[in-house]
Amino acid sequence: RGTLKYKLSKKIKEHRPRTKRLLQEFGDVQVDSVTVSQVLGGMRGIKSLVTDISYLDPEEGIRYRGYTLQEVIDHLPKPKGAEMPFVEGLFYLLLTGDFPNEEEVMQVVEQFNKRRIVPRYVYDVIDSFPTSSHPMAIFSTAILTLNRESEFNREYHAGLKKKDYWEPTYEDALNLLAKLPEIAAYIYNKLYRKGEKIQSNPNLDMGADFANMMGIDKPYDDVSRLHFIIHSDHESGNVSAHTGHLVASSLSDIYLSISAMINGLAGPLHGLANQEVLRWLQGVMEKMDNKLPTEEEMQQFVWDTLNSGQVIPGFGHAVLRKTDPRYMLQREFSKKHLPDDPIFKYADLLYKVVPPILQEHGKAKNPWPNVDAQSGVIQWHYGVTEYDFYTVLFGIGRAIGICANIIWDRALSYPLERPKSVTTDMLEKMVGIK
Ligand code: NMX
Ligand code: MLT
Repeated sequence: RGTLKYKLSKKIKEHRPRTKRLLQEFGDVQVDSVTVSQVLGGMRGIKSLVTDISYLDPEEGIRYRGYTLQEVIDHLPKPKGAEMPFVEGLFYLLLTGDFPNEEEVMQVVEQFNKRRIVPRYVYDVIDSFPTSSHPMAIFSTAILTLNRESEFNREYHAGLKKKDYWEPTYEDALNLLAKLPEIAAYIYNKLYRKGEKIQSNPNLDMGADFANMMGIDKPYDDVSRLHFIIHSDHESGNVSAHTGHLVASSLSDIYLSISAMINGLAGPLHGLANQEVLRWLQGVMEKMDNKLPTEEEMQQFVWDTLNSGQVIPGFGHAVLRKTDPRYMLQREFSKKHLPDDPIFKYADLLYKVVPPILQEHGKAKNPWPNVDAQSGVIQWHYGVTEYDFYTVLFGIGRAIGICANIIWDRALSYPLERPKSVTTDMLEKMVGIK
């Protein structure tokens, strides 16, 4: 009673009749139709997934449970003296739709703290990777390794009823989320700091303990909270969220599903774009001998990249048609905390120069910056200059949203996902050219 799990069980009971009624009484009502260009074009825009945890409006950007990111940041409880709220409170909000009070958020912090110990074999697996491996491959494998801990698997094989699937899934989700900061920091220290390890501090919240294990002073705790919160969810159709949902739909456990979503996030058109932005900026800085380019020089760098057939990382979006509010929030944070940072100035110049060029170039439907155009700039400022690591940070945040979604998938008994494919021959016959 009074716990997150108890509250969630009440919310689930209240919600189930809504899904049941839609299916039983309105199952044949048409939601969308599908064109040839959607079939051949990555299913862009087809309304075929459902989630109540977040919604992405092309003009406005993301809302979590109906709230803008600014509202989420303003209304979630914050640790004493912090600018950014408890990440654990965000998990409460995503799961229940309600803002937790101080006591409720502290219960979640306590739950996370109890579950944060990482089994020895996970460190052994991480240690067995060559140091030249990409941190996302190590991160995904470390998560996968934990699959032997799954309470869902144990209970499923002992005959768990379908309506109860969500409960051990909830336990698996908390057990995993609580361990991610330590796994990530351990990977960072192994790859970039010769294995020096800083112990987790169970008296700290998730953001502060991550900063502690990274050995970075304030306000890196707030940087981490902000980063994890804004990256947590972006409705269900993006590659990582969709992968997590798809894999979980075969009743693969949380560990298998989150490991899979991390692999999707690791592509340069998705989460890896944040490292690509820094790589691109570093290239410019080298060519400029670290001097800030003039607007004309920066325009030339952008055109050179486009003319060589590459994309400008951190710009464009499959759904958004305006500047990403996640970009703006990080820009505001940068203006406050690192206004004179040279890389921030480079990134800000890009913000000015790229959109008109992409418009003139005439291909990208959205010329504006996305979340990835700014996140690495902040990391770099606080000393995390190994940009290969940035997508791991995205992955910690994204795991929070996807875990919340998978728990609800189980609660509402969403079935195995299995869309239908056609052949090119069939398409040609449908349009009358064969
Ligand atoms: N630079 C150059 N060309 C672009 C860009 C860009 N930033 N964005 C889109 N285009 C091109 C795109 O490659 C495509 O070209 P083609 O017709 O030759 O295949 C054309 O414009 C139309 O693409 P869109 O319909 O606007 O975009 P789509 O929905 O297919 O893809 C992205 C969305 C995000 C993959 C694309 O904008 C992109 O590649 N951006 C750069 C990479 C990036 O920042 N990704 C991170 C997205 C956010 N995240 O974290 O996941
Ligand atoms: C995300 O956060 O997942 C990205 O912005 C990509 C998307 O929404 O398609």
